[in-house]
Amino acid sequence: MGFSTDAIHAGQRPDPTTGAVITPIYQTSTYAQEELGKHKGYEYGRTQNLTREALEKNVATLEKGKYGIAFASGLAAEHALMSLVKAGDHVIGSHNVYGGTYRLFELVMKDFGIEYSWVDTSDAANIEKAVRKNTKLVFLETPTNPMLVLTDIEEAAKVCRRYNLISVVDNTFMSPYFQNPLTFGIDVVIHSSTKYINGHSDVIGGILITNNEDIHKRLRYVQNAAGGVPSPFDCWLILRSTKTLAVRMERHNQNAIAIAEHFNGSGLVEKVIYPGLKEHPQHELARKQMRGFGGMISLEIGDEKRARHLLKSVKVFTLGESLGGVESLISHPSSMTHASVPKKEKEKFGLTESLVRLSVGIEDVEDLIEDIERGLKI
Ligand code: P1T
Repeated sequence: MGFSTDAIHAGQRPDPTTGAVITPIYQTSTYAQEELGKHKGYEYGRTQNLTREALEKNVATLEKGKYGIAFASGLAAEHALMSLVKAGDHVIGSHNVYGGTYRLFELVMKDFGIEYSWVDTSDAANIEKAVRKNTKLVFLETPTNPMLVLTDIEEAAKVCRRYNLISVVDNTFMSPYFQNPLTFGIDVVIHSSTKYINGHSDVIGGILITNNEDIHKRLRYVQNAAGGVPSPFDCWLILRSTKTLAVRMERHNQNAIAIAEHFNGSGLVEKVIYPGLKEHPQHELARKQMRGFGGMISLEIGDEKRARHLLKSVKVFTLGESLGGVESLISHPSSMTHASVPKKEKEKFGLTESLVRLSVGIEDVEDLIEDIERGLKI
């Protein structure tokens, strides 16, 4: 089936009790059992929930995966993912990941004896160079948040196979509509479904997708054992949202291309960072592994005062954390999403005080351009 058909139907069927077309919200913590050990496959809400199962099947299908394992946030999903490694193991990560990912790995999981190396994965050779005897997992984010640096997924997956490492891609920025890392040989995809998958800025959620039976078994076990599950209502909201993922992504992409092209070379900013621009150093790689360029743009304003003025003066864009919703957001990564990353690390990948990140929504693009342009003219 095509993407939109799957988005609307996969994992869902009319409710057998009433014929309701929309999967109901099974808002229950427990289930009646007929007699000891005899039940309908549903015992306890943390362990099984039909609304959650529908969401998991739906997103897994969109990511070309067999299994989806849903969590209460993107970071809860990443925390569960870390149960694939143990004390003494080593993990390699892309050096410019979302700040919360860095915080979880570096400032929480490290205390449990897991070692981390942060490398520039835009060159797959750097992954290979960082491999140690105890390396178990490689965590890639492509494009990265917020520098929009790409990793060649196919090349990275090859390196991981050669050294028998579990390969993971955070696909939050592209959504399954524009990029499917599993098809390039990656073992696990992670999404903050808070972002494009839900797309309406009203849910916090996360999901892991895999084709690997053993990995699935372990993650499913941890989902129940650690219990970071999403509520049935949140699952239902996300399930409603994936139905429109294709049309939303098309519009995010279209608006972002128009904005990036408008400000590129305009003299109003020092640099427009967007994989859809020919000037992006990995534009060709973007064309190879992505089916669109997404809705995220970073602007290097070149001057902190002007960046602050822009953040303050916008009227259509909202200053706030997060991304991927229908409404446009603007943020200051250095002090917001990446506040917990040390200054020295940020400098390594060019995250300055004058960098502004746009999450381009699906409003009328003329209004968005006018809003940014006004804020830049001081
Ligand atoms: O916020 P949560 O659902 O827990 O997801 C964490 C996360 C994981 N991966 C990526 C690439 C992300 O961007 C995020 C969350 N990011 C933001 C809140 C942000 O504004 O960038």
